[in-house]
Amino acid sequence: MTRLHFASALLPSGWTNDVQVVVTAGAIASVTPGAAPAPGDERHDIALPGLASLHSHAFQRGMAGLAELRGNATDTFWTWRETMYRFALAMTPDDVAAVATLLYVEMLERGFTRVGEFHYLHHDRDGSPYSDPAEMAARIAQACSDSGIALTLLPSFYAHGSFGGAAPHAGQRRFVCSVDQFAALMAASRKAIGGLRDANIGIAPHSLRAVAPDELPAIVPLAEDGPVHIHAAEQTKEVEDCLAWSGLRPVQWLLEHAPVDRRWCLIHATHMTDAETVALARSGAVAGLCPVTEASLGDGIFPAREFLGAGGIFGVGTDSNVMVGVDDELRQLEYGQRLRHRERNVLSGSAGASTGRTLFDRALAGGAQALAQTGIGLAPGARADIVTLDTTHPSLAGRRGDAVIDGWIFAAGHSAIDCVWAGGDKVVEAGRHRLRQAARERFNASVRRLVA
Ligand code: NGQ
Ligand code: ZN
Repeated sequence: MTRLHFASALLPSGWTNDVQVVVTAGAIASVTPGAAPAPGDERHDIALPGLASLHSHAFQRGMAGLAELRGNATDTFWTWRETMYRFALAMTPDDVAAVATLLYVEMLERGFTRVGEFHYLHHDRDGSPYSDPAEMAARIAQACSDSGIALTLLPSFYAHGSFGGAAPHAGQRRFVCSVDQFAALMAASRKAIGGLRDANIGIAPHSLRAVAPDELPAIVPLAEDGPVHIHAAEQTKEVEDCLAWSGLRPVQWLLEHAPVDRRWCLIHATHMTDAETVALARSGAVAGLCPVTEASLGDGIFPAREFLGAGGIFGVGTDSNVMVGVDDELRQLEYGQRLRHRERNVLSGSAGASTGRTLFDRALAGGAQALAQTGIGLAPGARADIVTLDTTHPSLAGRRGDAVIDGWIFAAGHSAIDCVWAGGDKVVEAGRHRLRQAARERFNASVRRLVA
């Protein structure tokens, strides 16, 4: 049992002073407001719940910063993807484990306590399945176990190179499964996460480019009642190709042909008409926004003001993991809107509302929905995922309540994070994960070999 005392904590009911939180068996057992610190309580100033990164491709952390060199022609998402494929083709299971472990250590240091791993690097380097089809998934699970982050594994079904069932190309060979192979992979993946505390599983049809319409109803039931994630409408070329193939835009196609509801999460959904934006909001599905990656890849700007205005639900993901941080994603989300509308505090919703707090609350709820978390925030029954902030940080000086979140998101960045408990374990102290050094050494050894 751990007893924590916070001078101020963000509870589901709002900021509350003098909160005692008791943690047993990794979960929050009780939350007592207005409690004086008792002997034996570990005391901190400011506590917030950890957030989910609802969309991650862990292996891509290994190539962060390595695709910033202009090629011969115009560089785009599609030329980045070629670089990414070359990197993916070189990685062994040990490399993936090393890269994922450091990534998850960094996520925890920066405020993420659960990851939705949209996992498609399934097979060996020549494209043949490993003897355990979930070999790679097991490495992801091990990295979660070692770092302490909670896992929602989203095995991805990938079968085609483009719309209309086009054959995949050689660079995609490690991702590709038949429907039957994928069913076996799902079963093996369930086993791979079997011993992992707080883990759950969903399914990720990769995109309408990689999945043919008749395959979708064949694989979605394999999720049972787990979440369903799919990339949609990230690039304008994808929208054009989808229109040429079906006469419909990707989000429109999904809303008309797939049972999109609160269990679903559409990743990116960048390019939507006003009608699609409203229809997606009404569906109850989560928009899985990855603002840092979307900026990095030149995707475009999500119509966040319109989507939120229509009651839409969003969460955030670190996706390519080129930079990792709760602050980075929420700040980039708001800054994209400021650049688009040439206004400030676009997503705060109403007069007097804090932008940081608004974004934080919504991403907390949307991330939990998209990853089928039971129990949200600092409440009894929820997993004990707690982040404390360093109130001696200059950008937090003299702040209280929502101004602390604004100071963190818009000024201090992740250097404001002090301690993090993941499932009740204090894995980060003074901003450092206990495995930081070991994870960096292992990561560096892998990446040095991969870039040599
Ligand atoms: C992915 N990433 O699956 O890693 C994709 C690129 C694709 C992003 N879209 C590949 N950010 O979409 O075909
Ligand atoms: Zn993605």
